[in-house]
Amino acid sequence: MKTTATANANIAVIKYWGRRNDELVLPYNNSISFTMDELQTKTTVEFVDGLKADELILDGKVATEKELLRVQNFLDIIRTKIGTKKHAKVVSKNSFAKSAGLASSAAAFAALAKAATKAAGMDFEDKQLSMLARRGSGSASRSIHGGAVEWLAGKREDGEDCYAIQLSKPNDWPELRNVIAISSEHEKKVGSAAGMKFSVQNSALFKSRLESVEERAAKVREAIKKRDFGTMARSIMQESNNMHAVMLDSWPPLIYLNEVSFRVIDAIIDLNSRHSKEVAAYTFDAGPNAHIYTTNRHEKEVKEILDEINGVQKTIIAKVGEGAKINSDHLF
Ligand code: 2P0
Repeated sequence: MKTTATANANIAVIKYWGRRNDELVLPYNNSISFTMDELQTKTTVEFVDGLKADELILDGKVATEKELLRVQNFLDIIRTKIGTKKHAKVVSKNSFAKSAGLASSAAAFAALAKAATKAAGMDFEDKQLSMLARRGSGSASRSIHGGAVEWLAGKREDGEDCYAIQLSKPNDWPELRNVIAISSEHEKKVGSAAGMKFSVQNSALFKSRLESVEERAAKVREAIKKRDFGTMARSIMQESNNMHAVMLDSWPPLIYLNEVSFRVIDAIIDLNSRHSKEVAAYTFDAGPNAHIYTTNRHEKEVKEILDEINGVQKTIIAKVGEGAKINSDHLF
């Protein structure tokens, strides 16, 4: 059956950086994110009788070999589960330009997991979908849900206790915003999977990160429950700094931030000190683009500040968004 699904990207406030099992994509620590609208992927999947190989079209273009291989490996997991050899046609479209440096494997694999399981005749619940999406891209396990989401690292070797749960619904914090400042359109030199492996292997700070991350996660969980932006803001800036310190402490050193990122950090610290409280909080993933969490009261001020910074090419404002959903409007 031809099936289409949509999923949104998520922006972590407590980060996933380091795997205890590469093949099953099992992380060392729990991570927390908000699923955000604006950055959406839509994917249509059909398993076709007689098709010689999987076909993948991304944003109107035939996918590269690397992109196709990643999707093939993911579809192999589904094929093994249901005992079929049928190949699939997959067409996927992002609501944002891939070149903007925002291409999200989280939205991509969450949408693919949702569409491909239904297309294969499987009726998966969110917990199973999250575990499956995780195999495509760790952060995709979180994009199955909308709102605030926690990905549980689990303890089991087989990964059966490693999936994401919803902490709060998309409408529970309607004032929350994420203002994204794009400063680079280049693909990162070291991908996340390789980068986190270096950190686990040889960063001494990585071990200390694992001792402190739960304390920050507990504060963030509590802040989400109370919609207490100030408490959350400080914890998530410290968390982003901590992850980037680990990255820099890895060998080879991983430098994902650029000079524009540091200008953004300075500007947000200045903004908060002018208000004598935290009204905005920066967080950075494995790249230089800034994600500034704030509330509707300050979104305009934050956007204006970011737009003024030398090197910021574009800003996008996102709100808390929905999880992966089946859609009736097919792409082919
Ligand atoms: C996160 N990141 O929690 C962390 C923060 C990057 C820094 O999840 O296999 O996209 O590279 O697609 O899940 C990036 O890793 O993994 C990530 P790959 P993923 O959002």
